[in-house]
Amino acid sequence: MPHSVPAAPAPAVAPDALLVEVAWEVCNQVGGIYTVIRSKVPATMQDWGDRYCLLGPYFAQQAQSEFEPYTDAQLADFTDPFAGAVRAMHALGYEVQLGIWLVTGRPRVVLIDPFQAYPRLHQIKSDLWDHHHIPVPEHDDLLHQVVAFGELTKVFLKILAAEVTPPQRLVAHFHEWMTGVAIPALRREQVPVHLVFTTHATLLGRYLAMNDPNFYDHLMQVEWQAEARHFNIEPAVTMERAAAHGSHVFTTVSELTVRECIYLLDRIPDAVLPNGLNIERFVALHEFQNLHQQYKSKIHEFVMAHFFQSYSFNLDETLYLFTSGRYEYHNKGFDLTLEALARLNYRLQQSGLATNVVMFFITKRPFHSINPQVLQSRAVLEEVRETCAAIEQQVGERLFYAAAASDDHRLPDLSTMVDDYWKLRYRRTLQSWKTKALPPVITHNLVDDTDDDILNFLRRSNLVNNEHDRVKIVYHPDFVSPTSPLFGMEYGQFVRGCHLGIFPSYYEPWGYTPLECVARGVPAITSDLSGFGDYVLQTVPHHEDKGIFVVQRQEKSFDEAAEELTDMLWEFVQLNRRERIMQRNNVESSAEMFDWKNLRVHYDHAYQLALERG
Ligand code: U2F
Ligand code: UDP
Ligand code: G6P
Repeated sequence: MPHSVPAAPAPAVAPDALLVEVAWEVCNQVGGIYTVIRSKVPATMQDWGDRYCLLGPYFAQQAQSEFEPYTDAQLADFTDPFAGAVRAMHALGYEVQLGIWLVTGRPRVVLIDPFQAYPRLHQIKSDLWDHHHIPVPEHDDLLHQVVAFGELTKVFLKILAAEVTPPQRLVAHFHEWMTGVAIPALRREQVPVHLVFTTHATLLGRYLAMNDPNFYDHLMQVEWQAEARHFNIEPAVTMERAAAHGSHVFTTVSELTVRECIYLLDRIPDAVLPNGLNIERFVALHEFQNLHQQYKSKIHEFVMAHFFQSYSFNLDETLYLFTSGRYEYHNKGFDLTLEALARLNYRLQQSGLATNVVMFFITKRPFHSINPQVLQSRAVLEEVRETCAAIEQQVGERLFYAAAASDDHRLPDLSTMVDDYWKLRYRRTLQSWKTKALPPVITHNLVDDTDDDILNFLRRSNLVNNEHDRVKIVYHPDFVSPTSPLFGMEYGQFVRGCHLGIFPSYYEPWGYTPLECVARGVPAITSDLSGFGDYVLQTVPHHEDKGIFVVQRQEKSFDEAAEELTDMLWEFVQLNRRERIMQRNNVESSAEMFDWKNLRVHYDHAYQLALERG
């Protein structure tokens, strides 16, 4: 019986090849690479179909929700080389699972538990050192898992290569150093596999950018080994370099990281593989506009609970701006965003414009708990709502009766229709809720409140949600999730409810967050130091008309970039509703150019090149 993957349409690329894509984040979400692999599946399956298989580490906890293994009986029936290799591994005593990744496209996945190689860890480590000069220290859990998985990957690919009958050939595509560590041994043992390696950043680049304000000026002079030692990341950097040098085809995700690869890894990438998304469009254009309205209402609820306890403002004239991502204050451009917001606040105050801005910082910082006051306010607002609903029902029923019985057709005084009990409860609830204290700028109690860069900026610039501030701040040091008592929505829904995303990164090999805005019809700001922003500048004419704005940071001072960002925000807040709706339509209809259907071709070129070279 054939396996359950539907037959692919006539393959366009290398019909005689099999493809294994190896990544640490297969069925295991850590960061942006998960988005790359997962969102690309439908487009990859379309051409490669059952010639395609993913390979990743097995972690029971993560795999549980995303992975469905085949039963032994199913496995015994399959006739393809992937299943053959898994059966051969079983025969040798390895624990390897073949199954389906339960995501759109339902690709086949092989998961291997790295811990089974731990008894041989000592040997694996000394081989890495003897043959490739890759040092692996004691007591580093992640490195141990990585090298164990690398060894098992090598074993699997060797066996798979033996299952492949020429003229059929095998391409293996490795993402990041964590899987790329298998490459040097595959080369040394001359396993007949065509090897592609993609780095999504350079490890050293990320560290240096975080610590050196003139990173881009100094890039050409970096001594990689000394710096790697300085940051205590020499083993991983050595693995990254070995993978880059050992692969037949070496690639990265943007022109920006190409420079890093040249200077920090000493190999010029053979190709750039830009990141895409699986863009899902609604049949009717107005549907995504309705969703914006729907999720904006949910954000309104949060904002009422958070601010109206202290003072109120007109929600119909309020714009929701946000930034999000891992907490890399400088790299993600949080510093620049804050500076521009402070300037925007001043301009708005001077202008006489009625618009208010609420700016959300969605990131991850260690915290003790949600601020109990913030939770309490949310709970009391719920009670206000219930009280209003009770009054509404009472008035509704009594009014109906009065209307039917009326002979003068005049609207009676509605307040006489409310019981004293509800009047009193209404007053008491509101009294207990209202406060003179300012709404907090942060929703949680941070473990380290005094040294937090965002908080320190807000304190220094007195951007602390004063009533007269026209830019209000909500710093939410946790990702948004449906189970959070404050927002109770998915991240994607939150994005839809906002008006603009702000991501003027200083260091960002690609940066999915602005692209994810665009995919949902929300305009976004990026920078020319992010791979995505650079790609937009190179390939998308009139990108501003499509609601994608690129702050120039290359060869610009912090002050100049902050001024340009302020100008962009200032333009945005002056749009009227009609213009915003039109802009969202333009954004949404331009999203398709970032669909994997269009961008996957870069991957196929890399595979073609690997087949020619290997
Ligand atoms: C790049 O984003 P990443 O997905 O690489 O960023 P993170 O998910 O935050 O991971 C940072 C690195 O951490 C390492 C691994 C990752 O590349 O080297 N790591 C780890 O130490 N421990 C783990 O368990 C798993 C990973 C890039 F920065 C973005 O701009 C791109 O949008 C993205 C996609 O191309 O890749
Ligand atoms: N993200 C999320 N929940 C949040 C905020 C962000 O899942 O509340 C995700 C977002 O969807 C994006 C990823 O975090 O896919 C960040 O990826 P990006 O490429 O921007 O940066 P990286 O973290 O990979 O450097
Ligand atoms: C969507 C809805 C409209 C709503 C508008 C608000 O377009 O379909 O009904 O008026 O959003 O837009 P705004 O930019 O003011 O949130």
